[in-house]
Amino acid sequence: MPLDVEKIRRDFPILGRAVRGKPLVYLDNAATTQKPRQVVELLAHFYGLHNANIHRGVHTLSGEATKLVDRARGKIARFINAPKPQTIVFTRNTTEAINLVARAWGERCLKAGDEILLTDIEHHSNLVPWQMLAQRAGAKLCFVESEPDGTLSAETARRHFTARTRIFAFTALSNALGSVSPVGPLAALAREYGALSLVDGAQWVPHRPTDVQALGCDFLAFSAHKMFGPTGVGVLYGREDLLEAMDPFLGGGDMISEVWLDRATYNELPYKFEAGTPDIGGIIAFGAAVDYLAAIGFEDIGRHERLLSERLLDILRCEAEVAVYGPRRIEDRGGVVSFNVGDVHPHDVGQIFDAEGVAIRVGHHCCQPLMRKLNIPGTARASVYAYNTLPELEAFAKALRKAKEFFRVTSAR
Ligand code: C6P
Repeated sequence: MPLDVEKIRRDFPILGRAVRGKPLVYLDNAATTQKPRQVVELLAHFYGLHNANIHRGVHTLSGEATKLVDRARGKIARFINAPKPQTIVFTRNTTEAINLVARAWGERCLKAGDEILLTDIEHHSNLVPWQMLAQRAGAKLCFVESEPDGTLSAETARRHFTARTRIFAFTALSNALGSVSPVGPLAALAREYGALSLVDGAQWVPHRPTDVQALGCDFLAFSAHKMFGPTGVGVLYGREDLLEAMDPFLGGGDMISEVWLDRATYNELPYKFEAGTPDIGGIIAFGAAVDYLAAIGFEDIGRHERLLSERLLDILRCEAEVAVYGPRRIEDRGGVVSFNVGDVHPHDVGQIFDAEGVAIRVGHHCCQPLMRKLNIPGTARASVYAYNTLPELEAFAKALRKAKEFFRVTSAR
């Protein structure tokens, strides 16, 4: 069924805004999505009527807040088909979820000479925590090189596994190129070599149905704010036996069982990894975001995003002197399209788009090694979601032509 985009748009008041005198065209969804009123209203409702700290009081409000967080955890577990709610750990974002594994698993399980396998298209969040761990543990970083179109291939990855590979951490969908990874086969490869797999799902979980059991991954990290949820909430899914065996990440309240002056024992899952007061309202509102996404359905979202991505690619490929990055085949792409206009710096391109009311992201997208490999300073990037429309892409096309005119980018340049 085609998406009822107009109905969806009515839930996002910000989409009715003007920017620089033009209707806002929001094409920066890979950075963060807008929030539907159902999420914003639930946040206000929580703070207005239920606000209290969780797990800390016998009073009614604390019990209500605790129940609402438990309910949200259950929703998120079902959303990614996690076997149990206890395997869902709330973090601040994807970045913190990956750092949690690099610390809590890495410091206990890695020895000098062990290998951490990554890829050359990773976001800094899936590089730097492993670099820090490798330095501390004396481990070696190894890298799967992406194919010329920016995809990852299981055959290429296989060549990088050795008897010392302990973990393979890779993105499910590149935020810089839009390429979709063969997550199941890559996770299976890790299993075959006795290594763990960590999937960076920041750009995947908001756009594709996710079943961690079918994918067979050991860890999955994602952020609420890229899927209609609030900022400040992320998720680490982990296999229960692995989480059980890991040491805590941060120490403090809520993550303990008993504390003496000189030692402590730790709480059960998932609380062992949730030290201190979490973003209670944010977690509850994330539950509403997941309900909202589930009600639309990924089949319709996927079809709509594909339609929009195809149009974006058409617009870009029809223009001379415009370079498009990432896979040629639409099947290998998500709703992220990176491009450059001649040799104009992407920041300058972004400013022309902004003057037209079109919000795109520019820069290295926290993928500096990938930009270095492509030999470019960065890209301009448009990324779509369920509320974007084909007419909005015509505003994008107009902004693109304006940028070309302004910087006199013609084939003769
Ligand atoms: N990418 C983008 O504009 P956080 O910031 O922790 O919620 O997400 C980090 C992250 C990790 N992995 C991938 C693949 C990502 O795309 C991101 C966030 C944003 O591309 C901000 S840099």
